Amino acid sequence: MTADGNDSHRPGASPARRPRIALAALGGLVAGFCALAVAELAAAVVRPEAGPVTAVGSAVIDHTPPAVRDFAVRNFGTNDKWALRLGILVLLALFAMGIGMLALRHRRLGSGAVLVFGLIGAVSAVGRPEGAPADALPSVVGAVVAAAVLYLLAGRLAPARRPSPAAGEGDGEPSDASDRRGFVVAATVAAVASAGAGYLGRRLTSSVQAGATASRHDLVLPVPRSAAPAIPAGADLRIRGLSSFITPNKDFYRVDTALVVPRVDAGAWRLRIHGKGVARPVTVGFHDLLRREVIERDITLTCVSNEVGGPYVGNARWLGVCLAELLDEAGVLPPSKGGPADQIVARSVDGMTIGTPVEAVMDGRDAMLAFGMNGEPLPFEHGFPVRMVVPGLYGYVSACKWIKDIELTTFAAYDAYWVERSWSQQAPVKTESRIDTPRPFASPKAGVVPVAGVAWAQHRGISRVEVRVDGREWHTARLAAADTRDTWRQWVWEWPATSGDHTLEVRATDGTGATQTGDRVGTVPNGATGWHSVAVHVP
Ligand SMILES: Nc1nc2c(c(=O)[nH]1)N[C@H]1C(S)=C(S)[C@@H](COP(=O)(O)O)O[C@H]1N2
Ligand SMILES: [Mo]
Repeated sequence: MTADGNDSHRPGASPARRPRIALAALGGLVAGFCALAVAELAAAVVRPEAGPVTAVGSAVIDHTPPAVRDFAVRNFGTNDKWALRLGILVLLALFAMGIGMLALRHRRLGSGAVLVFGLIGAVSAVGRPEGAPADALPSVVGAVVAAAVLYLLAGRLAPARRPSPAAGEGDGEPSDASDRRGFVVAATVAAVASAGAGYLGRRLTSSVQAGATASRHDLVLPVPRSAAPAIPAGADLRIRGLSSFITPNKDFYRVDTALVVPRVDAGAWRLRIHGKGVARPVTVGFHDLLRREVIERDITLTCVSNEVGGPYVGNARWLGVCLAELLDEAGVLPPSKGGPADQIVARSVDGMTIGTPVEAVMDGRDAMLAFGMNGEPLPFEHGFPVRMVVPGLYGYVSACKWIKDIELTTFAAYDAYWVERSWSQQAPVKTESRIDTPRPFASPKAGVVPVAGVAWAQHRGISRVEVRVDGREWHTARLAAADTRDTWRQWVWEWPATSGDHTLEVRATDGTGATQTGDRVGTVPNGATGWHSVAVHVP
C-alpha cells in the first residue's frame, strides 16, 4: 500500500507530505465520527446503553477499583460521568487520528485497527451485568462501516500505483491536488452522512423515551393512606449556610453507575418477587402499586462513599408502599421467624444488584418501594418509576433505583455488585455529623458566630451534638426539633469567636447513647468515620 519511490512519503521529506499526513489524520477522525454515529443509530434500535462510548464507559466504571471510583465521585461529583465520557472521546479522537495516519501507508492495517476498536466496544457492551449478545451490534456495525470509510478515504490519499518520475517534489502536482480534492469531497460526504445517521439515532432514541417521559409527566401521585407526620416547626433552624431540612430534588445528591439515565415507561414497568422461601411469587405493575396502601415517610439517604464532611447525604419525603407487606403477601418470613433467605437482592433495569438484609426490611422499619420524592414523581435520575428506600442502611445496600426484580436468597450464596468490588455485604449507616457553617477557611468576624450543621444516625436518631474549638472542651449544641429517628437533625452552637486561627470539630451521639468515634477511617469497606473539622480565621 505504500507509495514506493515517492519522496513525499519519506518522513518529513517534502512540504506535500505534511498536509497529506494531516489529511490522513483528518480521515481517521472522520472514520471515527462515522463509527460513533452509525453505532448511535444502531444503538437506538438495540438500546441506548449499548452504544460504544456508553458501553466502554460503563465497563470502566464496573472495573474501577473502589479507591479510584471514590476519588472520581468526590472530585467530579455528578460530573464524573461527563469527565469519563469526555476522556473516552478525547482518547478515541487521538487513536482515530493515529489510525488515519497508519492507513495512509497500510490501508488494510488501518481498517483492521478500526475493527479492533469495534471489538472493544462490543465486548464491553456484552460484558455488562445486563449485557445481551445483541448489545454487540452497535459497535460492530459502526466499526465495519467506519473501516470501509477509512479504506476508501486512505485510498484517495495514497495514489500509490502511479508511476512517478525521479523522486520529485513536484511529481504529479496536479493529480495530487485532484486526489486531495477527491479526498475532501469523500470525507465531507462521509461526515455529513454520519451526522445524519447520528441525528436520526438521537431522534429515534428520544421518541422511544417519549413514552417514559409522558408516563412520568402524566402521573398523578396518590394521596397517602398513612401520611408522614408533620415536620415540627423547629426542625429547620433556617440558618444561613445550613442545609435545608428537606433537600430539594434538584439539589439531592446522585450516586450511581448509570452513564445513561434509564428511562422506564411506568406503564410497562413490572416488579417480580421470587426466590428462596417465596411461597407465592408475585409480579406487580405500577398501577398495582398505586392501588395499594400508600405511605409517606421522611427518610435521610446517605452514600457509603461520603467522606467525613462530604455532600452525599440528603433528606427527602418519600411516597410509596411498604415493602415488608408485599414480601409478607409473597409468603416471605424473616430469618428470625424461620425464613430460609437472609438477603434480598434487588435488580435494576441497568443491571445493578443491591443486597439488603431481609431482617432489616421486615423488622418494622419503613422500608419502601418509593415512587414519589418531595411531592413529585421520582425524578428519572433518582430511579423513576420505582426505587427502594430503607431507613438506616447506606444506599448501596438498600436504595436500588429503577428496580425491576427482587430475589430472596442468602448472603452466603450471592454477592451483589459493590460487594464483589470489596465493599461490605452489610452496612448500617454510621453516626455522623457535619459542620455546614462556617465554611472551611471562612473569616467570620469576632463575636458570636453560629456554628451549625446536620447530624444523622438513621433509625437510631440523634440525641446530642457537641462542638469544640482547638481541641479544648466539648460544648453541647442546641438540637433542632426531631422529625423522626430516620431523618437527620440540624444543630447549632453559638461560638464566642475570638480573633486568630481556629479549628472547629463536631461529634454526635445517637439514640442508643453511642457517641460518634473520632477514629479516622476511609469509606471502604463500610463507611468513613472521624470528626468533621473546619479551619477558620477570625480577623
Ligand atoms: N440502579 C442503581 N441503583 C442505585 C445505585 C446505582 O448505581 N444503580 N447506587 C446506589 C447508591 S451507592 C446510592 S448512595 C443511592 C443514591 O441514590 P440517589 O442517587 O437517588 O441519591 O442509590 C443506590 N441505588
Ligand atoms: Mo452509595
